[in-house]
Amino acid sequence: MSLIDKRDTLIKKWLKKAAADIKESLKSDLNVETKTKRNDLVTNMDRQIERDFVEQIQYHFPEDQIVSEEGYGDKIEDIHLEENTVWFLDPIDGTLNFVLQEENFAVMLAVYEKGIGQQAYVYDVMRDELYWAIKGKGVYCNDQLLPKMSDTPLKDGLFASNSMYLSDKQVNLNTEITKQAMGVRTIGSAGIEATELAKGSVVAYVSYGLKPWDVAPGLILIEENGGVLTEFDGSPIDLLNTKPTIMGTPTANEEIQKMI
Ligand code: 2AM
Ligand code: CA
Repeated sequence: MSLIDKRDTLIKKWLKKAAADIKESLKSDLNVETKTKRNDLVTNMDRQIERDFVEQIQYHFPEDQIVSEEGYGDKIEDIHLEENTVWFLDPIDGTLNFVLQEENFAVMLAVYEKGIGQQAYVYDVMRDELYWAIKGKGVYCNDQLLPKMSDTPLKDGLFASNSMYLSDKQVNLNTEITKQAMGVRTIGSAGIEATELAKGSVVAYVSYGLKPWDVAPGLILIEENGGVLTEFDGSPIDLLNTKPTIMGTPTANEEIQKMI
């Protein structure tokens, strides 16, 4: 079995267990704390799931490095993305949704070898939909291969953004993009937004505050299905130092870059 297939089998097993644990946790009260601000939350489950994954990854792949949200992985300044195998892990992407909606959140993992994205997993737990990709083999939802995305321009599709599109200094840019698009949608999980783009439900997603673990799986899923991710100036994504990001069909990405 190849290393990629070995990881794939293990990851899918771990994700099943994580999903079962998360669903079980929703039967009783969550322990919720705030982090940097009122709406930046962490729960006991974010921590428990991350700890479980980190333990498994370190047991099976002791040479690999881990970039993760809640602090159980390696320090970002110690990561050597170009030389090592690096795992990106977000135990719960969309924690605010997890707490307030009990849906629209995902467990996410991505594996990069020497800086090249090899495999990605975004598990929409409550819908039981696992979006996953292995480089060169297409993007799947559970067992179903997704068709490649068509290169739809903004004017023929939906634009997605995070809630800052209504509230912060980028509001003018977002108004402009929204005017050109058919409409605007917001889910509140960068990972699930990336799957929406990969499967063609939206043509672009623009976000300002994303972290490495928010972007790393989407980068693989979207590129594998024919989309493009860049920073606002068109540069490639710097995964260890993430900046405002445009994810889109090739045409929509270019249209948005021109508006900036
Ligand atoms: P998270 O739930 O893992 O924190 C919401 O618009 C999306 O942006 C989510 O994917 C959320 O991921 C991400 N995000 C990153 N940094 C954030 C922050 N400081 N506050 C809220 N959401 C953040
Ligand atoms: Ca998270």
